[in-house]
Amino acid sequence: MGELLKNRNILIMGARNKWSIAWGIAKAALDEGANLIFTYQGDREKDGVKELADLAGGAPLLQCDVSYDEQVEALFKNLKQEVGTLHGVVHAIAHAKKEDLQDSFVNTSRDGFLHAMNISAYSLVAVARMAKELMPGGGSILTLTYMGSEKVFPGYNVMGVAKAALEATVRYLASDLGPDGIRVNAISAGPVKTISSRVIKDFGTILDVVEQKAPLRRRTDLEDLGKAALFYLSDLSSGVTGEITHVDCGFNIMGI
Ligand code: IMJ
Repeated sequence: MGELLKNRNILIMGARNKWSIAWGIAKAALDEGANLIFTYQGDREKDGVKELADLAGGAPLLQCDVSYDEQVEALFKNLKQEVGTLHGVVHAIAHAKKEDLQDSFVNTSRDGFLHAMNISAYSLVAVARMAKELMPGGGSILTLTYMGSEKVFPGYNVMGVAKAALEATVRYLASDLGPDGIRVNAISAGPVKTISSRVIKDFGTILDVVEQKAPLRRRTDLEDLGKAALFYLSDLSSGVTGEITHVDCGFNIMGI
């Protein structure tokens, strides 16, 4: 155990279970002495996230559905009472309607398009605006993205468009919040088996292809992502903001 994040209060949004990327990041942060706070979307997610919060030494657990401004505002009001200041936020939240990940992209409805943008991209703006108020001494905001924002992956569809918006959002937020000492970055993760990839048809094939093609000849795991996140959440990345880092065993550099 190290002390990279000792006495740092870090909010973890989007952990669902032990396979979640957000949990991989939480574990790495715990190992470096961080104090964590977890959020869950609603009653359906509560028990699962409570288990993680308990594993994290009885970390505080707060409800927040990012589709409601009032809930984002209430979350940070509660956080002010609970911990006072924040040093880091991990935003690991995305959602598209199931039908929009199964049909052709050209058939995406207006409603489905706006839903994916709202939950997967706008939510970072709302969270960053509120987090700023609890980061008087600066801080680090980290989100998760996927290479489907840069290149076409079958079925990623509207999520690819939302992740492209999220990545641009990272740059604009980094520009706005930089003067306050708040850095905003993203990790572009290689495919990981989580609740978010469970419904994807042929996901096993995707994992196999990545394993064969990636320069490191293996899959990205939660430890890889946790360690990269430690860089971004800690002072090790003091000079880095607005950046998108691929943590994908090198898969993205390959042409064929
Ligand atoms: C998701 C869809 C299609 C292809 C995909 C993915 N590939 C990967 C993912 C190749 C790696 C997982 N990913 C990177 C995501 O961002 C997933 C987001 C997501 C997943 C679901 C599943 C259940 C649901 N809505 C979702 N919305 C977003 O109803």
